Amino acid sequence: MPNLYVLIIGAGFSGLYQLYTLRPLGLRVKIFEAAPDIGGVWYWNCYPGARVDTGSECYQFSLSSLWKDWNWTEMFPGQNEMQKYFHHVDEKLDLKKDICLNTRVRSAEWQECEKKWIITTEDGTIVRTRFFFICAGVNTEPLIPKFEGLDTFKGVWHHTARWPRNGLDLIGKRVAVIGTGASGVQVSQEAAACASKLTIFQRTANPCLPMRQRKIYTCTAELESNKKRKEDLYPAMFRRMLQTPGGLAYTSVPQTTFSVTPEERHLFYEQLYAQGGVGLWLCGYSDALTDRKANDEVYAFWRRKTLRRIKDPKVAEKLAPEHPENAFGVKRISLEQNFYEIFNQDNVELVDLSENPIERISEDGIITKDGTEHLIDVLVMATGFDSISGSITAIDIKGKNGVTIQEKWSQGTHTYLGEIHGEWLANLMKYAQTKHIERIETCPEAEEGWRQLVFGINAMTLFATGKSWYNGANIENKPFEPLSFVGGVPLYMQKCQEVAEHNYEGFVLS
Ligand code: NA7
Repeated sequence: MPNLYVLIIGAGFSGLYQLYTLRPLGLRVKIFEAAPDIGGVWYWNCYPGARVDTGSECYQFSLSSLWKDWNWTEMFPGQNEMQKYFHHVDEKLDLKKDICLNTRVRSAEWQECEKKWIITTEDGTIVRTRFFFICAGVNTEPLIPKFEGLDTFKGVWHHTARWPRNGLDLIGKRVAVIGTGASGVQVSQEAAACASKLTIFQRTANPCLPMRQRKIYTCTAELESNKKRKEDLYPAMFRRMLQTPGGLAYTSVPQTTFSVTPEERHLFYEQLYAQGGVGLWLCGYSDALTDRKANDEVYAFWRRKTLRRIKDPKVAEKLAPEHPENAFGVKRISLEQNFYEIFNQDNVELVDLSENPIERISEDGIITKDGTEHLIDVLVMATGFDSISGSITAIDIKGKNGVTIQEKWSQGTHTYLGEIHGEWLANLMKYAQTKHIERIETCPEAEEGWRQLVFGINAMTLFATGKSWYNGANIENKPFEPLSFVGGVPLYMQKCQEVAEHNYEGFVLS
């Protein structure tokens, strides 16, 4: 392959948008994508029940050329619909011709004499590029705990993000699910409906909110009215999203929790809960994620609602404990459809790993500390990912003078806001072209300043206390520190804009 100007790693939301923004500059740009198809996490996560848990209207590109001909069928689309969406994006923007699929990047080494990165892929192919952007995703590198005896297990086991493409029959099987994050919840709901026995191994209770899934725009009349509705509302909705903390259509109200009467508070929580989705987490009072007492109020409300859905009080207490390990929402809240009701079924059992941990895996199942052997046919590892920095550190990156720069990059690199980054980096590339810049580095002082800002804002919130992948807590020996910027999208955009306006202050351009 001839030399590139920019190599993008990853064909999920961020990578695709990056390609779209760089194309008009007439540069030689390619995407290398490890998977056989585009879509990023929406290619890999094909386990039963895999589903978006953000409302579909804000979980899409803001380009009118894409949304005007696209109609979601569900408020919370499944993996299948997400894959169709990505194919629609490709069809409209004609992206695939610049994407090399089945191409996993292994290493990137800066060659000072050539002023280029030497990129090596898994099959040994070498490509030279002036710049490379990692758009490899936030939850990409599966975390597979090293359970003793896993290699002796005679049944079938898979991580949720490496599920067999042709599916796996769970009907009548004895299924174990380890993990109760979003993936564990979703796969458990499906398995409970068809497995002869489902055993769910929970280490930490993780509150889930009702999804209240609904079909949307299915008949022609609805589609017609939706067309008009989208034209009227979408542009404002996408602009509004950039004014919210998370870049989604959710924001808290200005009041604080105890500035209103208990009755008013209760009514408000009821409304948020009834709407479904992440409202109770992200649209509540403004101090819910900064003040523990305020947070406890939300949790107490959620707990009351949840306890009454589970018949066995002992199981209910484990799923919605009086004294939770984490503040409400400092670990990502999952959405559920009937997760709490499945524990009322005879074929579903909960094992609390906090009091009875997994000792080892046997040929036939899982042995817990109390000596019980849980006999199973299928083991589902819904155990999460080396999140946020894992997809960067998976690449062996050697920067100038052979120094590994992975550590530096793991701070604040976040592909979630793909469009913002895409536009910003495209402008930087335009600048680099005009000024004949061959190398772009961050200067250590600017890097440290950014780190301090990320840490400082995080420390003002309850996120600093959460044992979550948000701060590396799920990976042994990973530093416990914020891996993303919780200061909100408006401040983040302002900072990015200031840097660009000051000729990329904080970067060394040469
Ligand atoms: P998550 O949210 O990281 O959940 C992983 C789950 O696996 C969580 O319940 C963990 O318990 C559990 N886990 C991890 N390691 C172990 C071991 N060794 N033993 C027992 N249990 C374990 O990953 P998901 O895939 O569900 O969701 C990731 C994101 O994708 C989600 O937030 C959405 O954004 C979409 P823990 O809570 O750490 O005690």
